[in-house]
Amino acid sequence: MNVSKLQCGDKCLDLSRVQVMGILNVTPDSFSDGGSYHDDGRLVAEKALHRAARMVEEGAGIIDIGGESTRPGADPVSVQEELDRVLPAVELIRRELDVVISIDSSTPEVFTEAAALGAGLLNDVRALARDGAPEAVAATGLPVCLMHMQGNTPADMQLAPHYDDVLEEVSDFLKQRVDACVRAGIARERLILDPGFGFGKTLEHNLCLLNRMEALHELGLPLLVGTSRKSMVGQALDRPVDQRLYGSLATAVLAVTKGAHIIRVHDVAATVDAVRMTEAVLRESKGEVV
Ligand code: 8Y4
Repeated sequence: MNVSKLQCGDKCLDLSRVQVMGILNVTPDSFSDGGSYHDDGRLVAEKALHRAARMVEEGAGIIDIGGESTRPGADPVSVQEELDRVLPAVELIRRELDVVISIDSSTPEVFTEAAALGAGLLNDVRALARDGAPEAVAATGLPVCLMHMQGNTPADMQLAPHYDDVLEEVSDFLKQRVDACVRAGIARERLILDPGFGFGKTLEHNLCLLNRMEALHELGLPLLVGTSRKSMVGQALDRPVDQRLYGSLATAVLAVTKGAHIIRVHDVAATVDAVRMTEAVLRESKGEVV
């Protein structure tokens, strides 16, 4: 594909190699190891930096920072609360690490403020559906990942997922969001697409999307895949969330063979090895030496 370099603020992301995106949650529950650190934004940011530094050492090219839990049933977060969670971590990681900072949010104010602090990529599971989101993203000049979700909110999306043709419906949705974003002034070259594994999909829908993901290349944009530790792995293997690493690696390898450009994961070191090995094999079939 003709998308080898993506400008992410002042950093350039090389998409001719698969990039591993490390997940960094800055929600209070993700730091609840007995202390009350979540009451102090500075300590949360320091812990976030520590985790981010480790993921960068392990080979992550992107750190995806999220301050709103998208888990079904999670409490909604105010804009101010989300800003208070995300911005100190962005500022500290930006100062200390050489990595692209991605912002997992749907909130226009968060996009704007995080971009001003040096975030390089925006990641919205609601595909910029909120009022003012496309315009706010356009003003940042940053690339953005548009994800498919069936249902309006992560809270209700898993109630009864239904599709006549999941691949076609995901593809049509993403096409419409691409058009809306371009109309709002976001350059097409700055868009990344994501089928949204687990967001309003049954196990069968998720397996079908992973099998047939190549079809999404017709849109001509880079693809991001997030299956790490998700229930599709849990259901296929009958494993609880803390025993889904090997199954998650299998999905990462499959996504790379189907042309994914960015893999969003919790377990960076293991995924980087699996991805690099997969790329080594794929490169041989293209007759390349390195
Ligand atoms: C265990 C831990 C099991 C976390 C499930 C989960 C995606 C995403 C999420 C994705 C993009 C999650 C923010 C859901 N998933 N962004 N975000 N693509 N672009 N659940 O698939 O990780 S959060």
